[in-house]
Amino acid sequence: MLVLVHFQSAAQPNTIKADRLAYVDEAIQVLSFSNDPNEARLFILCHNGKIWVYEDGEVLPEPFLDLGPDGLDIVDFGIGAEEGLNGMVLDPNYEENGFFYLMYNGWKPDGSGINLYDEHLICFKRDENNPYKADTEQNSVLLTFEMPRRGHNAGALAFGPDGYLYLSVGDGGATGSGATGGGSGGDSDNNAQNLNTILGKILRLDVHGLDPYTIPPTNPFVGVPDTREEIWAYGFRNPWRWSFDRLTGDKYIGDVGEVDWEEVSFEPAESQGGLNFGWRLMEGTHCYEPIIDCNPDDDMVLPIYDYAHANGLCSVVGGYVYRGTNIPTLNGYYIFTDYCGFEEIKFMTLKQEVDGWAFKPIDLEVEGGFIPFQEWRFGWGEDNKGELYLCTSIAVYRLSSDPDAPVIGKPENLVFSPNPADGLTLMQLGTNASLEWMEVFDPSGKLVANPIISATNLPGLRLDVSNYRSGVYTVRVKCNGTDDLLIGRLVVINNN
Ligand SMILES: [Ca+2]
Repeated sequence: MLVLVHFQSAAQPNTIKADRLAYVDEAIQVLSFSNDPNEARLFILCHNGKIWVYEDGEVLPEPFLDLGPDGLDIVDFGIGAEEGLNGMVLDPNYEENGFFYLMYNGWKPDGSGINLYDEHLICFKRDENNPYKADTEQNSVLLTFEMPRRGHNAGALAFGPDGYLYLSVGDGGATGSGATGGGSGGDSDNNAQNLNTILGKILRLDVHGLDPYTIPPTNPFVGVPDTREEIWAYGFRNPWRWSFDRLTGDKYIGDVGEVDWEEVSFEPAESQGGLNFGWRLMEGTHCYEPIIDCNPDDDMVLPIYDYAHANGLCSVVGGYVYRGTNIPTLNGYYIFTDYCGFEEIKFMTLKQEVDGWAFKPIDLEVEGGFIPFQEWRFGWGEDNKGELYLCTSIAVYRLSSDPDAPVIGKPENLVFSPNPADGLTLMQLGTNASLEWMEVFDPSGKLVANPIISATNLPGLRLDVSNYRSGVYTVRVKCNGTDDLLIGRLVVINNN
């Protein structure tokens, strides 16, 4: 008799252990010290303008670069709550050319009693003779623009799989607008929906080191009158932290909300750009201005998740999809946080399942705990191996392990025959224990829903792969009566 068994996903992480690497003031981002895939050293970027090097378990005493008043004191470097260094990325050819890019913003009185707030994309060069130092003589401001008010500066930047530089720009609103009833709240200038300004956008640039950037010819508004051709996507309020999934090239964007709603948006890798993410017509999935009928053509991209300003939560801090190797149970989860939630929910995850997005709160377990109402969560970081870091106002942490994770067995514990397969393949567990659950991940790392198993001769099970695309699949199996995981690789070759 043939028994068809449908298995669901299992093994969800509940708690992730994190190691405190160092106490660092105002850390907002961590990235690898070079593009070498095996690079162990890190850059730690701080809002106050300092870029530290972390090597062999400690922060080196001299910063790589300091834009702030103690260092280069670069013109109009801002030291207000939302001012300062906001993002850093290494040129894809950093090993050869030494270029890296920073976003910072600032403030200066213009002498007439009017304050100017501005933001800059600047390119620097590494010192040719000393990789631990930036060459402070060589830099070039590639993009500079005025911010009408002191806040909403966004400023995260990353190179896409297409080799272009993407960066986020806020809508020009003021710190605390909306919730505190400031006169500039709600994007009253309507910048985010205005394609003739770069405010409230994600931009896409073709950068060339110290030389001026050019517009990628495939940008969505190239040749469209009354638009800024730098624009890739629009309708953002303060997209403070966003990232690419290093495996798939999908974008995850944490857009800080106005009065009621924080949101995470998703842009698939195959997007051709030009998408409208809603602000200020919508805040999250809700109408904002106008308060009804805000999306009459149903053509805006709604967030994959939004949450209310409840339980102390106030500002979303976008993170990364985990693709490292140290925490297998976290693979494929987008982990993010909130600047000031100190109650029940502090960290959150989203995962793309076949039938939609699954949301799950998660805990980060650190020695001594986080300090409530003093340790604000600023940002995240990812190194070249896909391992993730958390940056708070006082410290940097590395996510290290899942204390509840089952031990993963050796690959030979799970054998398929035939392998490669194009139809039914026999999965042998190498044990007489019964199957509790199984997971099949496709070549991109996505979970394949409900693999159809025919159970005819336990402990051998027949897995039907006739509808799978060709590629290498990872199979994880948990048996009853043991905490260990069996893992195997199955090659599928299908011509359909
Ligand atoms: Ca939105």
